[in-house]
Amino acid sequence: MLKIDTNGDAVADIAYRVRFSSSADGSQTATVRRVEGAEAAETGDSGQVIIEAAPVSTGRDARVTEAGGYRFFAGWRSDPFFFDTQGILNDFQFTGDDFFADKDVCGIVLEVPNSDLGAKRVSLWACTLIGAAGDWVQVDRGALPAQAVFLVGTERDAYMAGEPADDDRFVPVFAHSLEHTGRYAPEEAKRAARTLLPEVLPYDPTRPASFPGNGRTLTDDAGDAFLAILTNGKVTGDKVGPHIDLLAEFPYLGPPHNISVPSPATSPIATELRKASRRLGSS
Ligand SMILES: [Ca+2]
Ligand SMILES: [Ca+2]
Repeated sequence: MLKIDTNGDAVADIAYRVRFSSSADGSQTATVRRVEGAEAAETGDSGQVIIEAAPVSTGRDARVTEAGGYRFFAGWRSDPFFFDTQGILNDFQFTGDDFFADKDVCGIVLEVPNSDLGAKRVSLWACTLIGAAGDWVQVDRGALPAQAVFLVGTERDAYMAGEPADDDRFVPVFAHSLEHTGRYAPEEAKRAARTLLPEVLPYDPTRPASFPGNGRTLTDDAGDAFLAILTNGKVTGDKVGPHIDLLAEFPYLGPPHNISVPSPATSPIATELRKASRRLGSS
């Protein structure tokens, strides 16, 4: 689910809900609904259908679905994220080894008409829900890179299930992690934590996208920006830059490296990130 706050209270006013069919028979489709107003902040799957039964891409070619000013892609792609993960495990000694250079990711790309969002500044985030016993349960969310991995400590489950509007409650745990990783003084750590919460991505459509001030392009070095905060300015880069396999056209993400891919639950990325998170959180 992609959520958009249009009036600065960190509560969604617009939501795009992508619901996937079962993949039991080997193929899978996605239906996208749009909902506006108070309902956008809820977890149901009602809303106006804007993309219906779009095929999910499991091969090298991106299967793009277009309808009524919208373009949609979902499926395997080359992971556009770039970061020297091993360097963080090795006490921030970076060698420029991009852990994600040969990795794939399941991606969702949605293009919407400008008129859908208006001309004012908005805040964006995404969340993942699974259907459990007739209810939708939120199991993941995020807007800014890495902080849900490295700063939430033992409150990971509560954070993943949380809403940006309630993020003030995570200032203490973020501050605690920052004291550890960046040797921040306690008050300084709280101030830094407040710059990262609520976790939303601000975007003013009248200005070019550029992380961290205004949205984020696929080539913006969001990993470096996060490192500078994590280390209180002591480390400002991991010597890794953007990937060169991005496409000039929709869906922008490059073709997957491997067509036969591991399941996300056992992927090396998930394992590495869990290790890194445990280590940084062990103060
Ligand atoms: Ca709002
Ligand atoms: Ca970098």
